[in-house]
Amino acid sequence: QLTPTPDDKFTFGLWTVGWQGRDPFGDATRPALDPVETVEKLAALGAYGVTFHDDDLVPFGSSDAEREAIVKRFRGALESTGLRVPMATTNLFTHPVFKDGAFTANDRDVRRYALRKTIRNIDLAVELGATVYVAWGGREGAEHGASKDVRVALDRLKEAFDLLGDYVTEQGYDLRFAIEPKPNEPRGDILLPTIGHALAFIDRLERPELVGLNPEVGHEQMAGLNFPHGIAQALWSGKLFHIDLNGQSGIKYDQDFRFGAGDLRQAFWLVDLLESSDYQGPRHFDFKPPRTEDFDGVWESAAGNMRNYLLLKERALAFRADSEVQDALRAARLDELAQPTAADGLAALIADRSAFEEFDVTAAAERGMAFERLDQLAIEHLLGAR
Ligand code: GLT
Ligand code: MN
Ligand code: MN
Ligand code: MN
Repeated sequence: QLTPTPDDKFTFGLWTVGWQGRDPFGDATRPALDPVETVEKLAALGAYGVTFHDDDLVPFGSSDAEREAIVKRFRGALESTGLRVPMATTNLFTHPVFKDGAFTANDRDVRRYALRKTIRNIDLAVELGATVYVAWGGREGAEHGASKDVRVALDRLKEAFDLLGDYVTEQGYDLRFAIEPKPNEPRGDILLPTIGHALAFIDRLERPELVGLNPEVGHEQMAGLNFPHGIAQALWSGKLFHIDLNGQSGIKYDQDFRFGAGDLRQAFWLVDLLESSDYQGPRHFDFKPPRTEDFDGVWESAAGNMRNYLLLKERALAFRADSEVQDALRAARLDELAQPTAADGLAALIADRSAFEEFDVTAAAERGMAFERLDQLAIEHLLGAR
């Protein structure tokens, strides 16, 4: 099944296909896209939903009347296409007022403004049916040493999520927050740079149950980390609330390639993991069609994300269904990893002479793990050779 349908839960940010190609060295190469046209195109391509920053939909500085008209028109497009809005987020990075951050800006009035801007868009997000609210703190960071007292900034970041948690609770909203880690860019160093940092931060919040993660493939890979491993830990912690799929080749600038471009092996293991997990949320593409492309290339690129996901899903399912793979998994002792180490209890472990005094360390050290056979089978499936 390589044709995307809404059941696949593929979603796209307005800012992805709508990226005009402005980068630090060059101007826009494409005109702006009308959000209504985006909704119609995405629906025609088989997507499930669309997501947005407040300012993607309603340009910064619009009057209340303009905002109302824009939202009405957007809602009309959602109703006529059936496209959903499962997630929304706030732009707390483009306007110069956020040059030193939003929730952790040294300026207190900027922090208060950032919270109000967020709360305003939370109301709209809930109105449009969103149940997840993403928080990417791209400007929460520093380039200098003494310019940011990181422990105090984390106090302010906690304060912000505690206040937002109070807000959605008081309003009775069915909305949870998903923090998106990133190590750097646009700041020299960003707070909560990885999945692990963010998980530890969430534990310190007043309402940790309301806050989880929105990890992005490329962001962890910019830090040289294994993305499927990070997602596995997020799942293990019950914190995978949302996911940003895209492509990245190694430790360099944030490439935001379409999903499947970049590290294809990690993409394969990621789809294998997601499809065997209980994650039911959207498969959200946060990519940038390269600035070389015209609009044909933009929609080609959008479709490519979904097709690559479905191809990898087909390959991963074939891998798991292959009886030789199942034998190889047993040879690699995955079934043993699944057994508790000491279900017989600590006292029995200590009394067990075969566990230590009589344990044949040499024989155990000599046993091969048979991982190469298993991994080669995976590559054969990934390359379509099986
Ligand atoms: C921005 C960023 C993305 C985030 C978006 C949410 S916006 O493009 O680079 O990774 O997911 O704010
Ligand atoms: Mn990115
Ligand atoms: Mn990005
Ligand atoms: Mn992202």
